[in-house]
Formats: sequence, C-alpha cells, structure tokens
Amino acid sequence: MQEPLLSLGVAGVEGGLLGVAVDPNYSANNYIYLYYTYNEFLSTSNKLVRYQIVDGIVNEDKVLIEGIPGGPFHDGGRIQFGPDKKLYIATGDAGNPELSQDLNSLGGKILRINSDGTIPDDNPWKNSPIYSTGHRNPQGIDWDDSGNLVATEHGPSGWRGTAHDEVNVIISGGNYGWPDVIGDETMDGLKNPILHTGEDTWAPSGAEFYYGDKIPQWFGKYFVATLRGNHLHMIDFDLQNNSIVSHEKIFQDEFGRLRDVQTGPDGFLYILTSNQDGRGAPKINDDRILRVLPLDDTIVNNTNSEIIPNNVQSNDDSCPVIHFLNYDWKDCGSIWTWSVLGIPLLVIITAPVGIILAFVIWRNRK
Ligand SMILES: [Ca+2]
Repeated sequence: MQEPLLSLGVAGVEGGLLGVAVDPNYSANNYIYLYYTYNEFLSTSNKLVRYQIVDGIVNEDKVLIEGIPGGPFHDGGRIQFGPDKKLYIATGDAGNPELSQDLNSLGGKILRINSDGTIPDDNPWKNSPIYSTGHRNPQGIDWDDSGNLVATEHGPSGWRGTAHDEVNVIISGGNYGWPDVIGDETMDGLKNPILHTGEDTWAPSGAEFYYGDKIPQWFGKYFVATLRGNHLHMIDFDLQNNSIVSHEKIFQDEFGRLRDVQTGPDGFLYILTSNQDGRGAPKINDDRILRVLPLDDTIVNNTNSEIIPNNVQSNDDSCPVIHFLNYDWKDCGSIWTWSVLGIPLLVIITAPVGIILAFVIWRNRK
C-alpha cells in the first residue's frame, strides 16, 4: 500500500480535508491547494493553504486564507480554479445561519482570490474575497464552456424546513438567500435556485460539467455527486434561457454515497464514493474512485481504481449485473439470473453447482 504524500491534523465532524485544487500552471510551479478544517484553542475554523510538491515532497508554501468560520457541520470546502484563473472557495455557514448574510464574515459564501492569496481588483466588494453571499453549505462548483458558474448546496434540516437542496447559477455579487428564503420563496434582492429538490434530499456534493471526449452523449451535461441521494445526478441546462432541459438520476444505489465527480485529463468521468464517512454502509474496497467507461469498452482493472463501464455496473462485490442482449444478467458466482425489469425469470446454474446437480439427477434417475 502506498504511503500518503502528506498527513494533516484536521478537525470537525463534517470537517476535515475538504478541498484540493491543482494550479493551472502546475507544470511550472508545482503548486497544489488544500482546504481543511482545524482547531485553534476552543474554536474550529477552515483554511486554504498553498503547497509545493518538489521531488515527491509536499512542502507548505503559504497560508492563503485562514479563520474561515468552521464547526462540526457546514464547513463547505470545495475549491476550484475558474476559467479566469482565480481560485474559488465554497464556504459553509458553520451552523450559524446569520453568517451567510454578513459581509464581514467569510462563512456561507463563495470566495474568489488570486492564487497568491491577494484579492482580485474586480471582486464585487472592494478588498474582500467575497464573490457571492447567502449560501448554506455549498460543496460543488464548476463552469460551463461559456463561463457560467453553477454551484450546488445542501438545503436545510431543522427550523427552516427540510430538503430543498439547491443548484444555483452564480453571478458576481449575487445573494442566494440563506437563511431568508429557501426553494421557491422570493424576497427582493435574493436569487432563487435554477433547480431545487423540493421534498427530496440529494445532499449534493461535488459537481462537474463534462466536456470529455469519451462519452459523447454526456457532453456538456452537469453532474452532481449526491451523498444521501446515493446517485449521480445528470442535468442538461439551457443557461442562455436560465432553464433546465432535463435532469435524471443515474447509478441510483449502485455505489452508495458519492462525494465528488471530475473529468480526468484522459477525458473519462471519475466518481469518488463516500461510504466511510460515518453515514454510509461501506462495502469491501470502499471508498473507491470509479471511472465511467462508455458502452462496449473493455474492462480494465488496476489496484487504484474500479472501472465501471455503463454496461457492467457493480451491484455489490460478488454479483455484478451485466447488460447483454437487452437484458440484465446477474452473475453471482456460478448462478446466472436472467431478469427483466428486476424480476428474475430464468436461473442458469453453472459449474460447480451444475455438475453436482447433474450428478444428483443421474444418481436418482429411474
Ligand atoms: Ca438559496
């Protein structure tokens, strides 16, 4: 087993090492960025630190922002470079909803900084890293190829209602309403989500616009990794008209809780599971990085990733479902079940069970 490059002392229940970003100019400067939760005296906060990897050694280079409100819950934490080469940071309300509307607090915001920690001149508030306000616990940010920023955030659970997870189109200086409005509620100056989940809970985490070349039918779609929702959500936006063309759940209950989704440099879509976070039901080999392959691609296995073509989806570790001849075949060792719409219609028992059965039948023949 490989040793980690770096180990950090982190804090929080939902907190921890929550975000990682690689510098767009990594090949020249070897910078990576980590967002994590830490304890200081009696308080819990989050910080963003730049590291430099030289000869396989990770060295702390510079703390870019610290003292971002933190706590056991709602630590936000996704970080990503935008097409403008600025670093965007999603922060949570740390369980303190009024922070989200407070321009003097970095909690419940999307922040935007230069990669050296300085504040860009064109931020909406002078000398402030705040880019947008009124967020509860955003954990997914990504841009489409026209430069539109779309973010996910967890909806309420408690005094302000339940579910109503959100997908928001983020503009500079926008106020996304928490805790004053949720779902379709409106108030002057507050923006509504382009999509919310109503009474359904996704617990949306990482998000990604897919522009890889390996799955053409998914090109340009927005993917959301959901935790409680146990699926990958695929959304087709028409952002020019601020609308949703369609959206659907895929891989429902196939891999458990999903933490993040990302396109690799190889053009494939990768999914990170999150079944070991104390809220899931981990299986052997959890947690895993999954790679989605297009139909008819070859299955390849290696030690670091489980590769899941669309036509072979691992249901559990012993019984993969194989889609063949327009039917689902479940391969549980020597028992093959042919089922239509989940109803087993034909069971084929193969060796060694088949041989034993044949022997028993032969011995008992009349
Ligand atoms: Ca909102």
